[in-house]
Amino acid sequence: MTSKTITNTIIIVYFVALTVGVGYFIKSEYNKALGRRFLDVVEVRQYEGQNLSSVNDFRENSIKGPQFVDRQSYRLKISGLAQNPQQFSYDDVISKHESFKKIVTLNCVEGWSVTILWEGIKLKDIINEARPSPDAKVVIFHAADGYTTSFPIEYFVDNDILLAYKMNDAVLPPERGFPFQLVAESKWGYKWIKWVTEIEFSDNQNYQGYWEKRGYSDTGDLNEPFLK
Ligand SMILES: Nc1nc2c(c(=O)[nH]1)N[C@H]1C(S)=C(S)[C@@H](COP(=O)(O)O)O[C@H]1N2
Ligand SMILES: [Mo]
Repeated sequence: MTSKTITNTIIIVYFVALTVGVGYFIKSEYNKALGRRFLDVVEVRQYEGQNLSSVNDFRENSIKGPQFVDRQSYRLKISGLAQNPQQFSYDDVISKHESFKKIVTLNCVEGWSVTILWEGIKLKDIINEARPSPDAKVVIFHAADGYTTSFPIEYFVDNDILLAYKMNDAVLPPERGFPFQLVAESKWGYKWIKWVTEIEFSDNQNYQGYWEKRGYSDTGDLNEPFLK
């Protein structure tokens, strides 16, 4: 080898090492930034004597990873077969409806669960305002990542189901569904849609959401197997 090729090799090795090093540095800073968002959350871990899980006890396995929804431009659309369709800003969803708190456990089909103090508005109130037409049998939820899931309308009329904006007294972090997650009590985790952008009234009783299309039960009832 000539001294020139040796010099060139050293220069190439140096730049490759530098590029890899800078890459790792950026990656670790990015992960730290994500982690910080989590740690910033001040949450309660006990409520009326009951122990709660933490915001950090969830496993993040969303179809497209966390969504970062902009609070200012966000709109919640209430659409479909309704006499009074609506569009709410983030603040309007919260300020124009009464809020409720409730401890509910989310069970994922993967075998883990979290018990959380949820705070949100009632779907029942949204439905009463929207005045769905008599042929609206189904409520389809749409999310910022393209995820969807659906329920018979009676589920919300017969139960006090929340659309949550806080968990354990802290505003939902982006990873946990900011601005809104459905608290689909007595249903498997895949019915608990995060990053909700639209609530649609439909007459399509055969509608299938993201996981339902892939073989998960439509009702998603916790007391039944999730595979069809
Ligand atoms: N928009 C959206 N909502 C979603 C999902 C998703 O991929 N996208 N995953 C569901 C599943 S499978 C579970 S178990 C719960 C909780 O998931 P997390 O731990 O990722 O928050 O969110 C549900 N809501
Ligand atoms: Mo899940």
